[in-house]
Amino acid sequence: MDTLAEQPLDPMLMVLHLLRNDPRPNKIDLGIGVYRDDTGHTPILASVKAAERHLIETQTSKDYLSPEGDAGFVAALAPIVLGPSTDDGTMWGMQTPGGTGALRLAAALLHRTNPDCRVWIGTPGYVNHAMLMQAAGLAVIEHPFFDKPTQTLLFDAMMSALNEVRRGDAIVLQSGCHNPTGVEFSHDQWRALAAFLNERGVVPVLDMAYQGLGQGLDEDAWGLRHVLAHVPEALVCVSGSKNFGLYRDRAGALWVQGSNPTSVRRARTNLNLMARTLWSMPPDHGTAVVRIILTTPQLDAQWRSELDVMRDRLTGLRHDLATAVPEFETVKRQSGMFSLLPLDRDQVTRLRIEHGIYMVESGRINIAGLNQGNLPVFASALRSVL
Ligand code: PLP
Ligand code: TYF
Repeated sequence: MDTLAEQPLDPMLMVLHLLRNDPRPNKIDLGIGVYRDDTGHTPILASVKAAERHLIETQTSKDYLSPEGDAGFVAALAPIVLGPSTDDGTMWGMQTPGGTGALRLAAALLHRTNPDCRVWIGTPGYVNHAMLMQAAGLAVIEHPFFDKPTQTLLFDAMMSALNEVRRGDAIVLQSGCHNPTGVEFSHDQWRALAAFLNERGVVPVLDMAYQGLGQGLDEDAWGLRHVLAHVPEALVCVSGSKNFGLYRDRAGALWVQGSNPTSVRRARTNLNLMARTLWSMPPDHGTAVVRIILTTPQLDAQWRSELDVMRDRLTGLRHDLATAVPEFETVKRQSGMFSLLPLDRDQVTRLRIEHGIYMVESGRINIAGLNQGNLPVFASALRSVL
């Protein structure tokens, strides 16, 4: 191992590390993207607890399922993610270890389909996207997405950069609750983008990790579903980590859309093969819980109302922050868990050192880390560094 180079810590884990070593009792954690309630706790949903009890009482074996995982989970989640659809053999899905597993497997499929595929990723974006694509041997090209100082989505600059795409390239697109910016394409922008991808033969990798935490389950999936309806081939990567609060249980899914049932069947056999060399079989517990919730009407209703509570809390905090710090009123037009505040490295450092406030060095905050107690403290600290 002498030949290994030391690797830098993930910026997110760096924040965690600094936070844990800060003895100040009133430190504020706006770092890692997990949902928190008003007491700063990341709860287990009551619907999840109930489904877990049912699972423990009724599960009779822990025998392997298959590399495809729990087909009942995939079938139950499909209408929530994809909307009403007809089964004509052009869409097929499987279970993956979290949204990360779906992205990693999607990358492997892209590479197997076309080793020259280049993956376009908007900047700033989710840090792991580029790493996951590169891990599968794909080249990544960044395109403009968001301007932090002016808090604007750079649609024209993005489209003009994308003019360089080659047929067979791929693009990663987040549907709803963008990490790290909280901004979303308008319906017209999604329409223009879908038409462009179709015309230029670019494969969208649609990543949805926060469905229901922005505007609502259907609203957050609008862009994803619109793109699927307008391109022949696409990959859909979904995480149940946030909207079911199942983070460590690694509940995720990958769907492939193809232009005909034969190519989808081929993709399925290749995905099975590649899953075997990545994780062989996915973990069961989290996805079994999701399946039980979604197929039990009373638990399904309870989960939806728990999701409403999480979403309303995030929306409320965005309004409160915008009111308290009018310079940052754009946070109330953004949605989901994150905003990328127009702060520079020095300001982020001062907030940490002088005020015990932790966020990613880029200025990304986890809105859910705020609460009625710490929001005024955060607002006045922000004003003091502006
Ligand atoms: N995609 C985005 C945009 C994310 O922010 C995350 C992280 O939470 C993921 C995918 C991966 O989620 P998971 O924890 O389910 O692997
Ligand atoms: O962006 C976030 O905070 C979440 C959690 O390596 C996360 O997506 C971040 C980084 C990472 C793993 C999970």
